[in-house]
Amino acid sequence: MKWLNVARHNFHFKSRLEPQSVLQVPSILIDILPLISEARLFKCPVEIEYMRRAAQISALAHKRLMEQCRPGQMEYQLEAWFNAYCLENGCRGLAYNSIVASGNNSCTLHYVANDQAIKNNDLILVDAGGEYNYYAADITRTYPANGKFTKEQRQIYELVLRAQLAGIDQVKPGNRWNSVQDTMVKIITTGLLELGILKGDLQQLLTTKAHRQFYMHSSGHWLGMDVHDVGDYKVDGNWRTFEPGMVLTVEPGIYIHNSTKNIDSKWLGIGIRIEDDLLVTSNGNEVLSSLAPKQIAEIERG
Ligand SMILES: [Mn+2]
Repeated sequence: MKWLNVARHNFHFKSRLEPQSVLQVPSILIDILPLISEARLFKCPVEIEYMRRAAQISALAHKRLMEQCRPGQMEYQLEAWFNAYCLENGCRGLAYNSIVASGNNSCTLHYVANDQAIKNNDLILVDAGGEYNYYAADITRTYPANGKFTKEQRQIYELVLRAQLAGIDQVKPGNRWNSVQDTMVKIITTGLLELGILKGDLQQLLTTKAHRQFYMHSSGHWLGMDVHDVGDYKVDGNWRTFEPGMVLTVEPGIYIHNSTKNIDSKWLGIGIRIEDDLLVTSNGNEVLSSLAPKQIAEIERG
């Protein structure tokens, strides 16, 4: 505003001497950021190609870690392999600091220390993505360090995977943003009740949002040049409907921290998240990160 006033004053003065040389000084200011954010929310074909490539490279990096991880390794060794794979295959850098969390560390949402030794019956949660031509991938996989899930790890994993697949099914034109979380919360709450981790009446547990003790974040976020990309989630107070060209993550999780009270100790220290990157298409969605295995049969080793 100050510079506009200066310009207005100067031009006014100058216009008396040389009227023909005077430019118009804007009289209305509009914040361009919402317009840019809205443009960034819808990816054009070139952007989609970059995002597909970022997700493919990152997915294959996750696959490599799954194959190479062993008890006794340090979390940061896996981080090094992930980062190296991305840079060897066309990414100039990472989209964000990689999270490599073994055992109970996987229950800390933004664990980035990555400095612990991986133990035999640990799960490893890796949340990492490369950046390709300025476009981000954001993928999470969780798997057993020694190649085999314990019974309890498998039960929680199957539940998170079931929720994630149902959440992914909700991503199609016409559905609203919140349909993903609502669907996943229902499945996770029902599953935790069946496993005896939550107790009580299902309707009551849904009403009181009892899942929040173990699943305390949202279903995902827009993805693009930023990992948590720009774009409104609500329009005029209503959850946004999906439209072709949008890219988002779907990332349910269940985290049972060691310090949890009033719970069978066999569940403690299990933290699982499964996260994929989705492009909304005209009739559904395309999972850009599908090259990262997530079915139990694919990730267990003999
Ligand atoms: Mn994410």
